[in-house]
Amino acid sequence: MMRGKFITVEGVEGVGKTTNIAFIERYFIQARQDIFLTREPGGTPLAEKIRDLLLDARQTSMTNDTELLLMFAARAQHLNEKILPALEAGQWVICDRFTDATYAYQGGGRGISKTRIAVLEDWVQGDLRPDLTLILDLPVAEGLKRAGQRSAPDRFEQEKQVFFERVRASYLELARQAPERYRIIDASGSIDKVQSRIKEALDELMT
Ligand code: Z5A
Repeated sequence: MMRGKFITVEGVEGVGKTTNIAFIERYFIQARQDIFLTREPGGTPLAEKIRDLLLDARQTSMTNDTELLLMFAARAQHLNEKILPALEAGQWVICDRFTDATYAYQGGGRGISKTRIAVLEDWVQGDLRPDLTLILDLPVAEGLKRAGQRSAPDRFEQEKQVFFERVRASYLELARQAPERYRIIDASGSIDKVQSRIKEALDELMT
């Protein structure tokens, strides 16, 4: 059995990940590619409980290291229970956020050093890295405007614009350092326009 591909989708708050993951799912179904769609933090009952803690706006005393370790605790569970078995069964795994979000949010956003994150990445993932990461990119203010219509902000959504500027800069830097693994998708303009850009990146992967 050939191992499946591992595709992750990233971006700052409000860039349209959820909207476009539904498009990506349709794309692969039409291409008759067997996929497994999942998300982080979360993806298993235990990891979803950790997600609830991480997003809970009442957890005001959570330290940066606690946040980082909880992200990787959820990831360890998700990887072993879902992602690795799916890849080994030949499915292509599409994950809404993964470790690049840790580098962007806990690294860029919170200021934890990359080397510290890399230790946990190696520990939890071994040599597993995504085959392709789509970064949906949009000026922060526009993303926040798009996301603004939503209900009560979670622990991350309460952050200020400067935090999200650092997150965005970290994503762009990750892509600059390993361009073969990342595609930066311009997430501005209409949903149709964004999706035609995503389609181009996926067509390339399928050939
Ligand atoms: N996090 C972390 O810190 N470290 C980690 O390692 C991981 C995660 C894995 C939860 O993630 C939080 O976890 C996240 C980072 C942190 N916090 N933040 N911020 P999440 O992925 O569940 O949460 P999210 O970033 O808030 O994503 P979301 O809710 O899925 O939003 P979105 O995908 O970016 O946007 P959307 O819901 O698809 O679109 C927003 C609105 O814009 C919506 O009304 C759409 O209809 C509209 N939209 C979409 N596209 C367009 C276009 N092209 N034009 C106009 N309007 C549009």
